[in-house]
Amino acid sequence: MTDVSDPTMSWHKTACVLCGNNCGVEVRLDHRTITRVRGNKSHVASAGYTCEKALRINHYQNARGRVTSPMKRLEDGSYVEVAWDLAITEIAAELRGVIDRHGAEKVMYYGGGGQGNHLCGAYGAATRNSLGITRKSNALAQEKTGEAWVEGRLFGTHTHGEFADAEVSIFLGKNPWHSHGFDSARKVLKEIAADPDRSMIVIDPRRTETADLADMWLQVKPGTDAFLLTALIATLIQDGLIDNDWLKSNATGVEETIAAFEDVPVADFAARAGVDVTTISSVARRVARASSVSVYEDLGVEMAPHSTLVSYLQRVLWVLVGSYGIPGGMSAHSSLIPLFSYGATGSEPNDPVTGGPVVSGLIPCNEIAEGILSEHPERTRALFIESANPVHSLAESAKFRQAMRATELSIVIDIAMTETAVEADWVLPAASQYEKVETTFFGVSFPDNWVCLRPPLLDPLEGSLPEPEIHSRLLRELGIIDDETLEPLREAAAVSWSAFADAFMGAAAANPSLAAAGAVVLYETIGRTLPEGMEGAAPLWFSAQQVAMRYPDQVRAAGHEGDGVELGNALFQAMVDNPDGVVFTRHEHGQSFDLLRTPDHKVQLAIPQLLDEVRALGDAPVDYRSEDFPFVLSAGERRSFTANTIVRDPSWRKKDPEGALRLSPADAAMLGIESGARVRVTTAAGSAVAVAEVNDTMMDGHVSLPNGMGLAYSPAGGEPEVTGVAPNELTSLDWKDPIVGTPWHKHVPAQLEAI
Ligand SMILES: Nc1nc2c(c(=O)[nH]1)N[C@H]1C(S)=C(S)[C@@H](COP(=O)(O)OP(=O)(O)OC[C@H]3O[C@@H](n4cnc5c(=O)[nH]c(N)nc54)[C@H](O)[C@@H]3O)O[C@H]1N2
Ligand SMILES: Nc1nc2c(c(=O)[nH]1)N[C@H]1C(S)=C(S)[C@@H](COP(=O)(O)OP(=O)(O)OC[C@H]3O[C@@H](n4cnc5c(=O)[nH]c(N)nc54)[C@H](O)[C@@H]3O)O[C@H]1N2
Ligand code: SF4
Ligand SMILES: [Mo]
Repeated sequence: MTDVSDPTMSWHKTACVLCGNNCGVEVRLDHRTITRVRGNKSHVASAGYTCEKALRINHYQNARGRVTSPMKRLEDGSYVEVAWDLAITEIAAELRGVIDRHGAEKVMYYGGGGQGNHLCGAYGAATRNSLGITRKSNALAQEKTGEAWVEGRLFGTHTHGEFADAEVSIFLGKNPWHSHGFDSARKVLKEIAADPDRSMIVIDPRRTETADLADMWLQVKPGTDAFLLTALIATLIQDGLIDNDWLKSNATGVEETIAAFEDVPVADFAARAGVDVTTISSVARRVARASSVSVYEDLGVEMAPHSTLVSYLQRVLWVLVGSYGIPGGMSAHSSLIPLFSYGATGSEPNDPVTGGPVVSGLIPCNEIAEGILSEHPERTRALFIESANPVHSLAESAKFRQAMRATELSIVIDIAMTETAVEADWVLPAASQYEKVETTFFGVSFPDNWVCLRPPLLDPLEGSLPEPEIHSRLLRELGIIDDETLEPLREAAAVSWSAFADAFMGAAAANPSLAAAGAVVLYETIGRTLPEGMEGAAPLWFSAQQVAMRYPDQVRAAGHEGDGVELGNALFQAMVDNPDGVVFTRHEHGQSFDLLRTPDHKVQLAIPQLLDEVRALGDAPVDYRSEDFPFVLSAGERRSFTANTIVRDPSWRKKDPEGALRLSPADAAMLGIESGARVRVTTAAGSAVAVAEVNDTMMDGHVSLPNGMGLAYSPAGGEPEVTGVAPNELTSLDWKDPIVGTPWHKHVPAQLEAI
């Protein structure tokens, strides 16, 4: 590894881990401190771009309170340090115990990655598959399962827009200025704003930084996007603005879909959404006239009333104008490791405990605690949580805390003593994302798709281990892997990766448990052929092989050479060699229909259940407030210094350390308060005191709190202090989408009182 104490040392390539974009950065180190950060100009996707947060990644790497030994909770609630060997032995025995008593299906795995670390997800899968654990969930099941439910039915896969090229970009409940979600977001937004031929349409109750750059800002009333989009689609249909020729060749179920919008009272729905009909008419015309339209929906609609319906409606909109598979439009894309699996017809099993839909194999987040706390015989008896902080991030924190305590065994793998870790029976300390090789599986990009494997900057903090090593030790202790079985594979790997491929395929066919332990086996074999510190990247060899098998022409078009296994080897070698990242597939737009996983490679536009919801929309409520709760609280807004719960040290925030509650000037006047005043915010689920910020971007009656606040941190090493409001002390498990169970965090009825 690099001698980091060398003062002549150069810049080291890595990535920012504070949002899913993982912009390439170069850093300088002084021993273990990241002293300087700059954008990596040769990075395959970000090309030097960063936002302000990247400059402060040292607050992630060198925060106080890292866990440096396995910790075991004693009867009295205190923790003792336990040596790694003993911890692994005891955890293996306890896991076996739960499985013997109740069956592997009563163990749940939660998490598997954050915003930039997804290799642990592959290793977690090895442990799960080896033990027969099938129950799992993660944060996607509180934000993106509605989208996945819809996309499975329409396309059989995931789609993404090309905002850098789209003639019309629509941001729906999405503020890319702060939250990003595509490469170089601020640069792209500014380019669109400066280009008279392109348009940006923002649908958001708040005049966000993105709305400020928009050509059209639709200030929708919170929670009424379904009315707005229905009115917009109805306008397209009623005014003859849809692309019938395109639809005839590329979609099925069109007539059935159109029929549901023919009688929509546009003016009435527009009024319910608080948007002028003439604005809706001009948006419809702008969209219809555009050569390409790309749409990005995010939490503003995914965590609000009618969320699954809205995910559908926005797709109906761009399909009706034929904006699929063209430059600047929407498209499916390749994946190194797909985040979702989509049933061909989109039929989901139900969770045996709560009955909720299990979309893409994920238990709805809002039903986990309820299931564990029930008396149901099938309920979860043990929780294995990795790289996630569900006590803080899921609705109604108190319930998740209670649920963790109700299990017979809970294990947390994290770098810090988080809100979740302090409830666990066992805490295992992971090496940080700068102390091990890492990558992300969030790669969604078309026509080129890329991956960046980041070598470690530092050795693991003393006492911590990278997840590959943790899972490997666990499986060894459980008797699932041993050197005798691994040795022949190691020998083959030492000869060549092609020799390994033959040996691995043969061994996995003969011994299913070897295949189940996949990532760990690869780490223990092929991992040993990789440069020091890169061993954990081994599962990507397998992913590279799968990508090469699935898209050979596109992998070659991206510059990798060979056939079959050799092509996969070449791609993997390129990943290992290039800390700037590599393009792994290069598609052409014409191929985007091949990527659809519908039986006829067409869009299946009609979803009867949602078309019924459109027909019934006229009777749906538009306002969920009441006399007791006269405000709508958006609980968890992305701001300039928020990054989920990745950075725990509040001093990383340059201003607004507590994360203020924002409210409109009129609401502030009504309450008789000014910025800096304390307000009590109360919801059906809880109550908290926040500092107020009078903010003229807020709509009257709409207030917001940032996400990721309310973390316990101790700057001086003593008792931890909590800064700001943890939003999920105010949210409730019952307030959720009726189809997929995702929470309505952007729409929590609330009361405010000046203190
Ligand atoms: N800075 C920063 N960036 C992040 C993150 C972070 O923590 N901090 N987290 C990352 C993660 S995990 C995610 S999922 C993304 C989320 O990214 P976004 O979804 O863009 O983030 P939010 O600010 O939560 O919500 C977006 C917008 O929804 C609006 N909104 C609220 N209610 C409604 C409504 O009823 N209708 C409509 N149309 N809009 C509404 C809000 O005003 C807000 O501007 O961000 C990622 N990027
Ligand atoms: N009310 C409300 N709640 C929300 C949201 C909201 O807008 N409002 N947003 C939601 C959304 S969209 C999301 S995605 C979730 C995110 O919530 P979670 O999925 O819980 O993820 P993070 O907060 O990103 O926490 C990641 C955890 O990983 C740990 N970690 C960091 N690096 C490593 C590592 O290398 N190895 C290991 N093992 N651990 C590591 C961190 O310490 C942290 O505990 O929050 C959700 N919760
Ligand atoms: S937080 Fe900013 S710099 Fe970091 S990955 Fe996201 S966009 Fe890039
Ligand atoms: Mo998220």
